[in-house]
Amino acid sequence: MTKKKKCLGCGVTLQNENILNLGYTPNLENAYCMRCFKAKNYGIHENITSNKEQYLKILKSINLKKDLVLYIVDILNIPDNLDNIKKYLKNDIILVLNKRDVLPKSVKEEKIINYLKEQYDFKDYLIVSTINNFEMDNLYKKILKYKTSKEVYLVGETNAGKSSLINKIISNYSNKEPVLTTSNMPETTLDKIYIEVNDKLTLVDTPGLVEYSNLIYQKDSKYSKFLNSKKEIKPKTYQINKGQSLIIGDFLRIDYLDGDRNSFTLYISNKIPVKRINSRHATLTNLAYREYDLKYHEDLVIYGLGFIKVVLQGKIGIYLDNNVKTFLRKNLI
Ligand SMILES: Nc1nc2c(ncn2[C@@H]2O[C@H](COP(=O)(O)OP(=O)(O)OP(=O)(O)O)[C@@H](O)[C@H]2O)c(=O)[nH]1
Ligand SMILES: [Mg+2]
Repeated sequence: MTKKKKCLGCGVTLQNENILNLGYTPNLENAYCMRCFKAKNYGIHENITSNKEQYLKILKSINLKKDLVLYIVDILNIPDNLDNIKKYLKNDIILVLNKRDVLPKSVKEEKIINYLKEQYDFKDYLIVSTINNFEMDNLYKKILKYKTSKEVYLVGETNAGKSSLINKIISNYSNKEPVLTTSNMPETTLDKIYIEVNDKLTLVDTPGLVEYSNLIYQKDSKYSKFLNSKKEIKPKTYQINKGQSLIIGDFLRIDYLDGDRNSFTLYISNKIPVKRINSRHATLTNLAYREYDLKYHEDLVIYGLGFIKVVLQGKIGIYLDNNVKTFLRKNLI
């Protein structure tokens, strides 16, 4: 039997038998499945049901090899469990924070890198922007420096920009055309895809882990489309007194329950409206409720939205969909 042909955009095996199944194309001569064809040409993204087992299976297969791994993370959505990846991979891992462009230019990369080095132990650390081509030369150099074989794997959560990054490396450092499907919706890449940059380097794209605690899965907000915004964030600072609340979009309310007058700086899309009001008049009480005791200089991370930098200690109450993850960390910037 001949080896099954795979879609160039997402890696799924092509088939021309059932239009309802993944990988369908009317003509097996085509390079792309119908789903990728629609995504590329019409910007139509069809969702699929994701599979954590599939992700773990891929990690297992990477772990069996000793190849270099790039762990791609969205800088606005750094998970609190960055170390988890090491449970599955014994490979050398470079931590790559992508989407530098969404944070203000004034932010110091070095500070963030030192912050990460204090807490985690990766082979190396890098902050890049695929879109702005920021630090891509440096990344490429590091790949060449650390790679142990021809193949280098890219892993990370869905939407972190793995496929975009490979496309950028191809267009920067080879004379080939970028072919991978990328989109601002989760679950774009569906299987491992081997992209040869040159005869010494092949980058392997993988489907991202779908983290359902990401706000992006709370589909009913009219502001969802701003969660993956490509605009630079202009942080907004609010001075907040005890008894005041911030209402963010139509999906988040933060009450300042106790503490001295405090400063909250929001690193979230500028398209999402924010109101400061007296807690007595605040709405959204139908949402699930949780409380935190903030220490000095902590961020409240709302996974998928961004983070709020708080200066002083205090107590806060949060109304938000129960499934969305929130956590505290030391101020990132
Ligand atoms: N602002 C910004 N957006 C980026 C950057 N790189 C990628 N993106 C966007 O992030 C979204 C996801 O990119 P993909 O490359 O499809 O992400 P992925 O990690 O391959 O996602 P899966 O295939 O679902 O695992 C797209 O809308 C990209 O345009 C970047 O450097 N800056
Ligand atoms: Mg992808």
